[in-house]
Formats: sequence, C-alpha cells, structure tokens
Amino acid sequence: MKNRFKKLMLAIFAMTAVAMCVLALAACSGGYVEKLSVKGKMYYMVGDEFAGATLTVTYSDGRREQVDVTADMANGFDTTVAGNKTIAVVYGGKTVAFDITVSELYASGISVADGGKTEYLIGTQYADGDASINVSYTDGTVQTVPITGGMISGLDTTVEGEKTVSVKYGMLDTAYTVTVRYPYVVSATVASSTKSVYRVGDEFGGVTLDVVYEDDTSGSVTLTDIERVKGFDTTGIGPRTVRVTYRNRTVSYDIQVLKAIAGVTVKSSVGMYAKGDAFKGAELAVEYADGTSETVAVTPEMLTEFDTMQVGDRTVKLMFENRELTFGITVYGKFADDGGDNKIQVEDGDLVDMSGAQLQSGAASKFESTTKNAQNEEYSNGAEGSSTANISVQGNKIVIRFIAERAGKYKLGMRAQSGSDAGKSDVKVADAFDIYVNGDIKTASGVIQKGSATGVNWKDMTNWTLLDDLVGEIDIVAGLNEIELAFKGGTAQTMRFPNIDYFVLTAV
Ligand SMILES: [Ca+2]
Repeated sequence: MKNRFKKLMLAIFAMTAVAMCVLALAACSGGYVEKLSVKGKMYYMVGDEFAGATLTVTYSDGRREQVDVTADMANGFDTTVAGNKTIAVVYGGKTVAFDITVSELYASGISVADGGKTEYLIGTQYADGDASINVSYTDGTVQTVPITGGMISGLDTTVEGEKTVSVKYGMLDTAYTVTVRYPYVVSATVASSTKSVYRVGDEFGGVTLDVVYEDDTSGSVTLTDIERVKGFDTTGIGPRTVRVTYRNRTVSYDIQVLKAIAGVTVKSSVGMYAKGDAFKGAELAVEYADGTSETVAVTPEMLTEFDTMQVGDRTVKLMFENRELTFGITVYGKFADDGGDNKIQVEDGDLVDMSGAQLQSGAASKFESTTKNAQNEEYSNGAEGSSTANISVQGNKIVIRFIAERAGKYKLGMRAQSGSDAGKSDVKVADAFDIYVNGDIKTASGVIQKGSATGVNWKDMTNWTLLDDLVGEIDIVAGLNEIELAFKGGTAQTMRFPNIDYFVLTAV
C-alpha cells in the first residue's frame, strides 16, 4: 500500500506538473532564464498608479517570451514624492531595472484660444481679457486663462497693419496675429469750403471732408493727394465729377473748370469813404487766355486788407484767384447831424485838417489848453479840450472836411478868442480870414473879442466869444464837404488871432 500510495502521489504530481506546464509554459520546457529586459512608461506624475511595463524574458534555450509587469512586481515604484526612481523587476531569479521620473503637475503647453479680439482701432489699447490662452497641464487637463496686458508684447497700435502679439505665460510662450486699423468711415460729406471752381491748368486744390467714424468720433479731413482722386481734369473747361476715397469711403463732388485767366486789373472802385463805412464796391477787369474778358464785382469776401477806422488815404488789398490786387480809398470824418449843436472840435483830426497851417516862428504846438500868467503859473484857458494856437501865419489854412449823410441848410458858428495886438484887442473875423464853403467864398461877419480877462498881455486868456452865424446860411451836401478858413495877408505880424476852440453847425 505504501508503494501504491507513492505511485499514486507521483502520478498526481506528474499530472499536476503537466497541467502546470500547460497553464504556464514558463519554466517547464527546459532552459532557465538567461536575460531580462523591460520597457515601460518613464514619466509619472505625483500620485500616479503604476502604469505597467513589459518584461522580455530570454531563456537559455534561446526561447523568448513577454511578461506583463504588475504593480506587485515593480519593486521601488513610489509616486508619493517627485524625483527619479529606479524600478527593479525580479523574474526567474534574474533582476532587471528601469528608471522613471515622478513629477509635480505643471503647465506643459499654451495656445491662444479661439474667439479673442483680433482687431484694434489705431490708438486703442489692449484690455485685460481681450484674448485668452488654453493652458495644457501635464495631467492632460486644459484650462482657459485670460491674457492680461502684462503678458503681451508687440501690440503697437500707433501704426496700422498686422501685428504679431507675443504671449508669455511662465516659461511658455506663444503668439497670435491682430490687425490694427483706422476706424472705418461711417459717413463723409464734402465740406462747403472745398474748392469747386477751377481754371484750366489749375492743380488739385484739395478736398475737405466732414467725417463720422464707426466709433462715433468725427472730424474734418483735408485730402490734397491727387493719387486719392479720380475724375479731376483741368485740361479743358466744363463740369467734372471728382471722386475721392478716404479709407473705406468714396465720395463724389462736382467742380467747374473755367477759362484760364491771363490777367486781372482793378477796373473801377469807390474811392470815398466815411469813417467806419463798410466796403462800397469795386470791379475787376478779368482777361482770359482765350482773348475774352469779363467784369467781375469785388465781394467783401475777397478783401484781405480793408480799414476805414482811420481817416486818410488807405490801400485796400484783395485776393482774386490767388492774385493780389490793390486800390486806394480816402477815408473822411463823418458828419452825422444829431439834432444838437453839432460841435466840431478844432483838435478833432478826423474832421479838421490842420496840415495847411504853419506854426509861427519859434512856436512848438498848433494847439493849447493852458495859459501861462506872468509868474509862469499854469491854468486852463477854458477851451473844450484844446484850442488852436500859434498859427497866425499868412496863407495858413484850416479845413473842416467831412462826409455828411444827407444834404441840409446850416449856420456855421465858432467859439474863439482874440489875442491880437499884444493880446488885448478885439478882431473882426473878416480881417482874419476868408471862409470858403464847398469852394464858394463867403463874407464873414462878427467880432472875436479879446481873450484876456484883465487886459494884461498873454496873462489870462480865458475869455471866449461864441459866434453862431459867421457867413449866413450854407448848404451842406450829401457826401464830401469842405469849409476852409484862409488866413489873410497881415494876419501873421499884426494879429495874434484867433485861438479857435470849436466850430458849430446848426441846422436852419
Ligand atoms: Ca476844442
């Protein structure tokens, strides 16, 4: 029985061994493990499970087989801490090892996400979040991160064009392209100041557009570059339609091309003005290159220098199609009857011309407002403003010259004082000067009494004589009038007359 049991046990063992050989060919069919090699994932994240590996087993009989390496076979596998690890695998009495790297989680790549802003108006700035990046992490996850202004470079919005914007995220970088452009034009209209009348041969004079942009701003743009313009042609006369393009908008406007000008002269002009008058007109003779001519009225807009605020001869300047022309005018004082005394102060240079009055020998001024007494003390002579002085010279002229708004009949008066005969005597006006009214000589009447209140020579010339009718009724005409006082012979040496304070024109 003992042997039978042994035999049975051996049989069972043998059968089992056969079965084992069938189940695991490994070590059964002779040969031993001679060599191992292993291949597996080399990079792990902290916390990763073992991802497996493949063991290649070479037996002594030359046979090879591959065996999966399971976690319990991977000695030394540990992803709890980052670092380089060596994994040892024991099989059939042999050991093989391979290295893995265990890493913390990190961003492994970035790319610009779709849908970001890729168009900027010139002069505008990048705003945080205008674009985003997709950040890929080593664990395979992807996160979208807004791009802030501090992450970008290369977005120059001062100049239009395509720009490459560089994005930096930690050690990673990427780039994307944006377009910087001027705002589109929503509407453009040709300004009224735009030159629309040209002459044959003229060059393009520019066009001004009133423009509204897509960002609701607006402005005025003047284009002078002929390259932007189509339809401009001044080789012949006639109407033209000019098209001008500004950014995304093309605008048309009409011009007229007129005959070329050969020359322009002032044909006629109003020469007489009262102080403060507005322009009264002039005409130009325009000679054209084709031999024809035309008379063109000067408009106030053509005037570049026109001033009637100062009495005297003035030059008026005007521009006619880039040509400067001039003509002369004379500005006179203005007599506007206000219904009162109508005083004309003798010192009023706008109305009284003293240029024809010579000074007496040694005198310094034609006017005075003070009188010196014997002790050389000064006091007013009582004139309104100033009076004439030191002009008792034969042949002198005082001319009252003005433009009257309307014709009328007046009396001529005068406030004066006599200093004749060493400053004491009365003087007949008729002995002192003739009076001409608009060229007609008049017989003067009246006596100017001595100016000295005390009879002392030149001491206190404070008495004044007011004569309200020197020459009877006179005609003042609408327009220019002249009343002339012509000093008579003998006046200079024998009379010190008169000191005149003012004249008066009283309507009759
Ligand atoms: Ca006066």
